[in-house]
Amino acid sequence: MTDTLAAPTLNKFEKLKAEKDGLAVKAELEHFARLGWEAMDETDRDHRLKWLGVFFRPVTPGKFMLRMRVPNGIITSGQTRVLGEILQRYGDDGNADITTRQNFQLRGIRIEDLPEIFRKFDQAGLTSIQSGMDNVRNITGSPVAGIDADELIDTRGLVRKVQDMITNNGRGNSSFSNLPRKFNIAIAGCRDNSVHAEINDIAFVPAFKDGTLGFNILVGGFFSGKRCEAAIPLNAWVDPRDVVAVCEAILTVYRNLGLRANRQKARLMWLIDEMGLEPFREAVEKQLGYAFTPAAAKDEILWDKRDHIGIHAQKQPGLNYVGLHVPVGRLYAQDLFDLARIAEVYGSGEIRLTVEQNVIIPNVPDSRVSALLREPIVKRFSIEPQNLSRALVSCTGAQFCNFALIETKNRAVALMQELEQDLYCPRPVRIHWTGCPNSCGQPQVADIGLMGTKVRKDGKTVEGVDLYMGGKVGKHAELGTCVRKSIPCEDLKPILQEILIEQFGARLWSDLPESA
Ligand code: SRM
Ligand code: SF4
Repeated sequence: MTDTLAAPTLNKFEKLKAEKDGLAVKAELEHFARLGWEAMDETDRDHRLKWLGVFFRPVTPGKFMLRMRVPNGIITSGQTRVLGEILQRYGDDGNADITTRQNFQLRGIRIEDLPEIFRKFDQAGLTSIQSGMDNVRNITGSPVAGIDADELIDTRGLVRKVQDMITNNGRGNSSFSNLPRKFNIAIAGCRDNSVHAEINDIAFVPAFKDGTLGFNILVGGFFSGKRCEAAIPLNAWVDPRDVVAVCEAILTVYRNLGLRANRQKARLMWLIDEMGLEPFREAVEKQLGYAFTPAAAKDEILWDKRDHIGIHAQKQPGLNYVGLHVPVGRLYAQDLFDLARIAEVYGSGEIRLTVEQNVIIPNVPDSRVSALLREPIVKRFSIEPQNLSRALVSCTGAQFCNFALIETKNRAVALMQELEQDLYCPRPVRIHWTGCPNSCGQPQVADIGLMGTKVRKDGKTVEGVDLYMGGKVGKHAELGTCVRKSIPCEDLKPILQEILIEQFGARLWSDLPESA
C-alpha cells in the first residue's frame, strides 16, 4: 500500500536547519577563514553563521556584523577594551552599536579574522553564541540591578543563569539551536519596567505572593511585520529560584510544538493562539513537573520608566551611577577605549548598557563625580542632553540593514538637532525610529514612533514614515498605534514640530521670553 499522505514541505529555513544544525559552523571557522567570504557556501555564510552571531551584510559585502550577548547589559572595562581592539583594525568600517536589547553589535568584521576574534572572546569571557536566527536573543534585565536603591529583585545572577542554560555556558547548546523562530526573554527587578516586559516572548515582573517576593510571568509579546502583540499574563507566579526551570520548560514546549510551516506565524503568541492559553500553561506545567502557583493579584511595576541618564545615588552609601547619553547608540573603537578607561578610573571597571541605547558607569564615589564630569568623553556623551535627543532611539536602518526601507540613525540625529534649534521641549519625548515594519526600533513603545516606508511624492518614490503614537512604558505599559501613514521624510519636520507643540507642551524658542 502506498502512503497517500505527502510529507509536509518545509520552508527554506526549516530545510536549512534540518540539513545541518546552525551550530555546526563553529567547527568550520578556520576553514571559512581560509576560503574567504566569496568562496564559501552561501547558506553557511548568509544564514548558519548567525548561530555564532556573525551576520553577512548584503549592504557591505565582506564586512560582517557581529552581534554579542551582553547579559543584563553588563560588561567589564577589560571586555569593552577587547571589543575596541577588534574594531580598531577596521578603521572607518569598524563601529559598535548599542542595541535595543542592551547589547553590542560590531561592524566591519572580516571573515579571516573570526578564529582569532573568537579566541579573544574565550579569553575575555565574551560570547556571541546563538544571538541571531532561530535562537534566544540577548536576555535583558534592569540596567541598575544591584545598585538601585529601590530595587525589588537583583536580576544579574538570574539573567546570567538563564543565558548559561540556553547557551551551555557560552559553548553552544543544540537543545535550543532549532527553535521555530527568534525568542526574547526579559527579567524586570525594579519598579519601572525598564526592560519593556510587555514586548518579550517571556517576561518576569516582580510581584508579592502571600508576602513572598517573586515574579508574575507574561508570555507571547512580540513585534513583526505582520503582527504586534503585548505579552499576556500566564496566570503564574514563580519564586526567583524557579526562573531558569520555567524558561527551560517554556522553550521546550515552544521548540516541540511551535508552528514551523509559515515563518510569519512562528512566534510564541501564534502557538498560544493555536493551543489556547490554558492548554499552553498545562503543557508548560507538564514539562516542569509541577503546577504553577496562580499569579499574584498585582505586580510591583508602580513607576514611570526612568532613562537612567545623569547622576544618581546608589543603594550603596557614597556611590553613584552616571548615565551617559550616546546618540542613537553609535560608538567607535576610541569611544570603547575611553569608556573602559573612565569606568576604571572613576568607577569599578564596569559598564552597563540600556535598551535606550545608552551607557551607565556604576559605582562612582561621591568624591570622584566632578572629576569624571570634566572628562572630554562626557562632553560627547552628555549627562544632560536636550529633551528630544535624550529619548531618541533608532534601529540600524539602510546604512547596514538590507531590510531597511529608509536611512534611520543619521537622519534621526540630524532631524532632532534641527527641531531642538527651533523648539524648547519641557520634558523628554520618546521618539523611536525604525527602518521597516520589523520594528527593531520599537516604534510601538514610543510617544512618537516613526516606521520607515516608501512613499509616492510628485510622481517619484521617496523615503517616508508611518507615524505611531500612544506608546506607554513603565506602569500600565501599552502599545502605540499607527495614526498617520506615508509621510515623506522631507515633509516630517513641520509635522513633528506641530505634534510636539500641541501634544507635548513644546514652545518655539522665538515665542519664549528671553529669560527662558
Ligand atoms: Fe531586529 C531582524 C537589528 C531588536 C524584530 N533585526 C533584524 C536584522 C537581523 C535583519 C537583518 O538581517 O538585517 C537586523 C540587523 C541589522 C543590522 O545590521 O544591525 C536587526 N534588531 C536589530 C537591532 C540591532 C536594532 C537596533 O538598532 O538596536 C536590535 C538587536 C537586538 C539584539 O541585541 O539582539 C534588534 N528586532 C529587535 C526588536 C526589539 C526588541 O527585541 O526589543 C524587535 C521587535 C521585538 C520582537 O522581536 O518581537 C526586532 N528584527 C525583528 C524582526 C521581526 C521578527 C518577527 O517575528 O518577524 C526581524 C526579522 C526577522 O527576524 O526575520 C528582525
Ligand atoms: Fe533593519 Fe528593519 Fe530591523 Fe531597522 S527595523 S534594523 S531596518 S530589520
